[in-house]
Amino acid sequence: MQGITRLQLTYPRLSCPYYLTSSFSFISIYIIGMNRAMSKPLMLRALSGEITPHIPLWLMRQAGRYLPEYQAIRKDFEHFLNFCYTPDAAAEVTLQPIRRFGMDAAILFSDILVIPDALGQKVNFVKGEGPKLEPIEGIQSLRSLDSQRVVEYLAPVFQTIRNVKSQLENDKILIGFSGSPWTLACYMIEGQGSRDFAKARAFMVQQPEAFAYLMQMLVRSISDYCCAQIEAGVDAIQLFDSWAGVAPARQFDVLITRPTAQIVTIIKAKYPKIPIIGFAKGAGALFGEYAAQTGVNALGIDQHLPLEFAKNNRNGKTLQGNLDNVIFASSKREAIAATTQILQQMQDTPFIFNLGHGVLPHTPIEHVASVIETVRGFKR
Ligand code: 1CP
Repeated sequence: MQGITRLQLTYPRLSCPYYLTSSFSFISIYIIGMNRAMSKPLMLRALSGEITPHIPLWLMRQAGRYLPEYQAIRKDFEHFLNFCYTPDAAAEVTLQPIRRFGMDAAILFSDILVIPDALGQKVNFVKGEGPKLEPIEGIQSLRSLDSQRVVEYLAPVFQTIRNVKSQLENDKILIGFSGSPWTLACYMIEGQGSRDFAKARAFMVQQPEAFAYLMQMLVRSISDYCCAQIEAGVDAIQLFDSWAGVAPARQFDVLITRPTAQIVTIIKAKYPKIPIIGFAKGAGALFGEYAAQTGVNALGIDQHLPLEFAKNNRNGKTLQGNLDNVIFASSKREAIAATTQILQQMQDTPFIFNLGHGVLPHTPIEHVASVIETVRGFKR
């Protein structure tokens, strides 16, 4: 009797037996838990290793020249970096593709070359030619760079992040990013884009101390920059090692894997819950080494990597990729067919749909819409 009274006191409004009330509370806790899991953005679920019922998607270079609304804002800026450093404009173009297509993630509108710019290297974007930097020639030119000022200099980027976050729906995430040390060193030494970055590779063997100094400066600056982006509100970070493919295999560890692991360790020590996507473009046979040794949560895959190889070497990480951007731009029919094939192959793997490299400027908007529709219509 006493027991019942005590139970009735515990559940004063419920006039049903204890075993029912306790299973109600179990069920309600379970439902609350389920709701929490369901309200967690699809991207974060996939990044944490879940095989989600629907496959999330975003596209590298989703903000850009293929969109008329981007062109309309771009024309107001003569200098590309000024555009990146104008928070209202940068936030607007970050959000444009989300409004039009509803991707699961926005990626901060900026560029990997803001770091050399913030370090004090002269960086310019020449129309039709791409970036031009005053090349690093040796230790002397490195001494004039200052890694201490990177975060302060890039304050407008953090303001862009805050602006985007205040407008982004709760089920979408914002991805921050940085270039990785090797890719940034390539541009800083070469002074411009290149097919093989032969000058940067020569510098590495001819001036090993200066090169090591530059790489360490970059590890520090990139880590600080990523941490500041997280503080401003990004939900995940992508590290672009766009030129991993030109790193010789015997130096892959020194140039790609170890510096990335250092950055991941620094970020994770401060922000253990923020997922990091590593994109070592062109890693090829060394993809597995990168997957196993860098500590990233997810791996970007380019269109050259066979999906079965990526699946067998992912080391428990989420995969992201890898529709060929040329097929994407060239044929709607082929793009849809290739998308369907990727989705089928990734049925049983934690996966985020993306391209193998950025959206090309001449990509018809109709292709973008159709591929997204294909991904949305696919159920596991
Ligand atoms: O005038 C313009 O509109 C400039 C074109 C442009 C754009 C839209 C450049 C110059 N950068 C960007 C934006 C950009 N760059 C983003 C924005 C977010 C999004 O993806 O929507 C991102 C993530 C980048 C990253 C970036 N910049 C990378 C890594 C990814 C990749 O493509 O491999 C690299 C290598 C760069 C350097 C760069 N910036 C711009 C150009 C044309 C290049 C390539 C230079 C070259 O190697 O030839």
